[in-house]
Formats: sequence, structure tokens, C-alpha cells
Amino acid sequence: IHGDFASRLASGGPLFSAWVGSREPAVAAVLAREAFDVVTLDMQHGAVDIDAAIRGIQLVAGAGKPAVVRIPVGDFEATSRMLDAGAAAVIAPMVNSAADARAFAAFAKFPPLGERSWGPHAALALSGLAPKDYLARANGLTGAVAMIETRAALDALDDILAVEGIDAVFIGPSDLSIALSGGRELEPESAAVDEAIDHVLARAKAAGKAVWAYAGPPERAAAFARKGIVVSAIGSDTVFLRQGAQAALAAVGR
Ligand code: 3PY
Ligand code: MG
Repeated sequence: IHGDFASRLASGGPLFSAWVGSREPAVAAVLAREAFDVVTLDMQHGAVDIDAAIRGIQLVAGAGKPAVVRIPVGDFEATSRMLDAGAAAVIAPMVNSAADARAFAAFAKFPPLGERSWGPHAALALSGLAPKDYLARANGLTGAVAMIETRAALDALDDILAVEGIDAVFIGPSDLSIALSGGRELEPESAAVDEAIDHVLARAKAAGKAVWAYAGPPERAAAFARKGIVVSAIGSDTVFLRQGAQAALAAVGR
């Protein structure tokens, strides 16, 4: 799973991720059996804790798909735990400086690139590799993805992109819209956000790194894919649930 995901990322996608905040791993497994390329488990804003993420990764893998985990803000140690559990990549929110990016990458990569400690309890079986081969290949097979969603992050963008252990940046359009409007707006599809997205795409291209993003509605994800964003997240699980419920109720006049 990891090797296939890494090569699909390297070929530029576009890939589409489900976005799951439910603590019940079976929800992630249900979405993994739809045509998503990858399933993201959200520990920052979702109800997913370490235990639920570990189970979710296994169930998503059982459906033949890679799982990505978004860790809580600043909890970089959770990165290694999620990679040990078999996550194909980890997304760190609110990475606002090169120092943040280095601290994150240290937990994501084995030496000499970082300081990840040995113990890939579930990742080893999921990777299908012998321990020595896992050690040799893990830094390339698993991703460290830093979120760009503040003014500070935009200001430090080139420095964050230059951190060797950072594989890609991930745009958070909601927080960006709040930041760019001085807290006045939640407009993730605003012109200011689109301009910031184009800027991040251009700088990332110059640095030879990929851009992932949270899209929300599928139309936005399709537009992101056309722009060259490699992984676009659609959803979330609660949005799908509410939309399905509202459509069903509308059909009976409610
Ligand atoms: C944002 O848009 O701010 C995000 O973090 C997406 O989940
Ligand atoms: Mg955010």
C-alpha cells in the first residue's frame, strides 16, 4: 500500500482523500471502500484519538487503501506513533516556521534526516518489508506534510519548503481565510485564499515539493486537481451524513 501510494504521489496525482472525524474506525472503513484514493483521519478537529487512529489505519488498509493522519497542533511526537501504526503520511496543522517544520520532520524521518525512533509495530507488516528494508526505505515511503494556514506560515513558506524532511505542504483554506481577513471572514473559497493557493503552488513547484489541500465540496476538489494540487480532501464524514440525511428528508417533504 505504502509503495503504491508513494509512486502515485510522485507521479503527481490527482488523488482524492476522504476526511474522517468520527471516533468509530468503521466509518473510515466504509469510506475506504468507496473510490477514494486515500482516507485521512483527523485528530486535530475530529474525535479521533490515538487508539481510534491505530484501529482506523488497520481497517482502511484492510480495504486496500492508505491512511493519512492529521495530528493535533504541535503534537509532533504523535507523528512517529502514527507512522509506526502504519499511516502512509502525517499532516501537521499550523506549521508556522522553519523551526516547527524541523521539529515535525524530526519525528517523521529516521536518521540521518530526522530522529524517528525504531518501532514500526504495525507498519512493518503493512509495508511487507523486512525490518532492514523498512529502515532503508521508510523515509521515502512515508510522508511528512506541513499545513500552511496562517500569515506566519505564508511569510515563512520558502524556509518551511526548504526543510529536507518535509515532503509536501497542505493548504488549510478555512484558517487561511480567517487569517487573511484579520478574523473577519470564514470564506475558504475567497479570491484572497485563491491567490494564496496559487502563491503556495508556485513556491512549492520552485522548491520541488508537492501541494495537498483541504477542498471540502467535490467541485472545489476537481478545481484543485486542475491546478496541480496532488491530494485534495473531500468531505467530511459528517458532511456526507448530513447531506444524505437532508436529501432523504427532502424526499419525504421535510
Ligand atoms: C483549514 O481549512 O483550515 C483546514 O485545516 C482544513 O481542514
Ligand atoms: Mg485549519
